[in-house]
Amino acid sequence: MDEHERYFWDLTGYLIVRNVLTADELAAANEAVDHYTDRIRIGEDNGGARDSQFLRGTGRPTLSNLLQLEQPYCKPFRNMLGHPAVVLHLNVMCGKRFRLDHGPLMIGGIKGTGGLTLHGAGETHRPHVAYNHQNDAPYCGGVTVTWQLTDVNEGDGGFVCVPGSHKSKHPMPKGVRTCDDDLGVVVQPSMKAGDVLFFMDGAQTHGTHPWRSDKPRRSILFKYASQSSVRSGPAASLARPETWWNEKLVEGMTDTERAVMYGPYSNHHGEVPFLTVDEDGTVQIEK
Ligand SMILES: O=C(O)CCC(=O)C(=O)O
Repeated sequence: MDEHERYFWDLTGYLIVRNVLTADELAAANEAVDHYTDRIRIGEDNGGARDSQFLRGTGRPTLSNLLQLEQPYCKPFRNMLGHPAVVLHLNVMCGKRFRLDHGPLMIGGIKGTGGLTLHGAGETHRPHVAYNHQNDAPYCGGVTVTWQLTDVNEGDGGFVCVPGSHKSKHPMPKGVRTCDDDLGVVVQPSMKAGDVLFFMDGAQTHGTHPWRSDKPRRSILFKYASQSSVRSGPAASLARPETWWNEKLVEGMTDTERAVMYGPYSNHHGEVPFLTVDEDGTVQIEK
């Protein structure tokens, strides 16, 4: 990752590396998607638009489990996992050592496919995917790497972001989230098939504009995390104190003691308790 890339990444929260896939690699990845056309799932109409007018449209096509496709069709996607361009950039962006957290997933689009409301930007603040910079080193807990299998021209739609939003000190206005009144801060980068996009998933405001091109969208998203970050995964079954430590160690503990014995678990939905202290100075357990 050269100094210009580092400057752009730190300043904007995203980076495009051009012309990474060869024509043969691109053809093999597109052929794999063509082969599994019948496995492409179509989401609900307006599914990602929520209360937005601008983002309305037909359901989004996606193809998942790309690493598990039969040989040779999984190969183009497995080759992307630890591609030199990924290693060179993620070792700087995430700090040395990174891992695949989830994905890859193909996000498709045909003319009229709806968008996705903007999200990220530390809403709510999630330190495991936040961005910070210390001792002359950038660090981002969650970085998504998107390989473009088709061109994305200006105005086509697809991935959009608010450059610099990973450093914003203010909540995102509703009009920006829905793109109904985006204040001119939302950018849709143009990319060619074979280009690779890195963005600060979680830290940066990003989402999807409706797809407007006559040609289809095909983007392959790999959700990476720094080695010590957890964005998803088996925590639901591993994090319980009896599993993370062991039955004997937590045997007979009070609920308060047990509450601090959970393993790391970032994508929980409130099932992990937390402790507070009430006005009397008594520790309470909340969820
Ligand atoms: O590439 C896109 O359309 C945006 C994807 C997105 O919002 C996400 O991965 O969280």
